[in-house]
Amino acid sequence: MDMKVKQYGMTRAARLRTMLNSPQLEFIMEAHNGVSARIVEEAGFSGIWASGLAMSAQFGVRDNNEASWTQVVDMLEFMTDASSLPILLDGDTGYGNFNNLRRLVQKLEQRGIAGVCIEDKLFPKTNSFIDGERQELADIEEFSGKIKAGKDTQRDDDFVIVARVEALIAGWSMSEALKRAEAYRRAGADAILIHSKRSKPDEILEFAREWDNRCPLVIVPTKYYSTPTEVFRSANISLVIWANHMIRSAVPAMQAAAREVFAAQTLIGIEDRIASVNEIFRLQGADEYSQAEKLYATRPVAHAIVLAASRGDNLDEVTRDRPKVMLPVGGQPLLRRLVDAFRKQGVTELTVVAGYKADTIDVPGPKVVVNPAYASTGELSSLACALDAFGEDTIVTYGDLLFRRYILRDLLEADAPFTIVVDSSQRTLSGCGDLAYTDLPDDRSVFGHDVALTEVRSWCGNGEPPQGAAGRWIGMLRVNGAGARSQLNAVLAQLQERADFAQLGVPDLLNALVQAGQRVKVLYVHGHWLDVNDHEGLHRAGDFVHAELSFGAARA
Ligand code: SPV
Ligand code: MG
Repeated sequence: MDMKVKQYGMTRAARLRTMLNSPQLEFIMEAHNGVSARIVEEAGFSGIWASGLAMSAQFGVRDNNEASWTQVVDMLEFMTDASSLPILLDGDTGYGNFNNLRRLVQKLEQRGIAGVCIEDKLFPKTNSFIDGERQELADIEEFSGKIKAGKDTQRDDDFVIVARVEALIAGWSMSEALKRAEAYRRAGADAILIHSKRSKPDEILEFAREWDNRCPLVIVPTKYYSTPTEVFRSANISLVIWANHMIRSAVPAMQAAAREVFAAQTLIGIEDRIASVNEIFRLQGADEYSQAEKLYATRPVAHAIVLAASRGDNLDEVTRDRPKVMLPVGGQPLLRRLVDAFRKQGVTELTVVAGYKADTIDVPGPKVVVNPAYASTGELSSLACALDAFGEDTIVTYGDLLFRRYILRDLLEADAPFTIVVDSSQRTLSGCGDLAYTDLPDDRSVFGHDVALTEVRSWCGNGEPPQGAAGRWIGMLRVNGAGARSQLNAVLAQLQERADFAQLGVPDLLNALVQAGQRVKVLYVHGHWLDVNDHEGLHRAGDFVHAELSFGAARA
């Protein structure tokens, strides 16, 4: 059902019919597109005149049926969507013979248009104010047949057909005008529009007197605009059409703005005299969109917290002026690559926890929060600075990672509250890293199995590296769902009680989660990533990016 019907309890056609039949004088205003239709409604009008002149003008064509009737009908659809008012279409001559009118009526009803006005001229018509007297009128019988065909076609009894008499415009007599109006009334017209191009209303008033309320009368006082409205009321006119005043008021406003900006080469002079961009948004119904989005577009946006506070001690000189994450790899800072990789997977809410040389982090997009004690604290302290950045679904990641796209995609598709990525190709270490122990080591049969973390051991090159690990944790943790988030908060709060909290890293958080009985799912990968810990890592990062790019180029 048309929502606008619900709002008023009456169809648009019934409302237009009621306006025509009511004892008081009613007014409808021209509109020519969606936004003007909304403006007319907001001003308080009860109906809209979809003017042929104004609609053709807004298309930039002449009022000579240069716009096709389907282009007109398409525009009407925007107008009914933008406004709840009944619309009376200026249907010119009906765009052809009786058969064209039948199809028009059918299409208008389908699109919620309340009625159509047709004029007794020949197709293609010319605006009545251009060479009016030279315009040929339709044959009375033929035009009456057209009205009848329209009335027989309409499915809703309230749909209105107004017959417009052009005899006075075309220089014919008053009796010819009355004869035609009577024939059209008999053919079934719901109202007569009597048109005049004189500057005084005399012939309209004479017609109204002679007509004597045989059916509702409609007028278009464009030329006799100085007539007091009271005169129309006393003459028992039913409906006044203000036929072209929205397009005519818009034109000088646009001309003045265009001229001024062209001459001044700046917007400064017009900004305060034109509608704000917010006003345009309002007229477009942007608020409703935001509300609907909350209702229907509930897919939580994944967040990411990027831990990027450290300098990268093993990189000495190159990190003198910037933190490790801002080192260029293949011409772009590492962090920029990370942010792009997350965005590509729809992770758009990014927060970077910075510390060392935080002010040099200028990658567009992510929010930056600073761990002021970065020099004396570890990753968990940095994470604690970003607790507000957690969403329903959050990935906590080191900032110095490069990885193939599928790793993040698969992590985002995991269905556990906590998931980490473990590289089973590195079961021992040559430099620093975090080895992961699990309840099921990776072999080919493991694919698709649910593997859980049992412990993470960090090691940094002193003595023998730990043995028996299932792989190396790559530095990515996903925390998914409100339950997981509150578990994480609880465990983090406990760790904060510890005297050595400042030294703790994310592996300590993972171990605490496991000890608290929380299952931490392991997603195995086999290579396809690296981190940048030293010069060699930086070098390998360049190769990694180059290999990815040349692969992309080969595919292109
Ligand atoms: C229109 O608005 O297109 C009309 C009314 O037909 S008039 O221009 O006055 O003929
Ligand atoms: Mg017209």
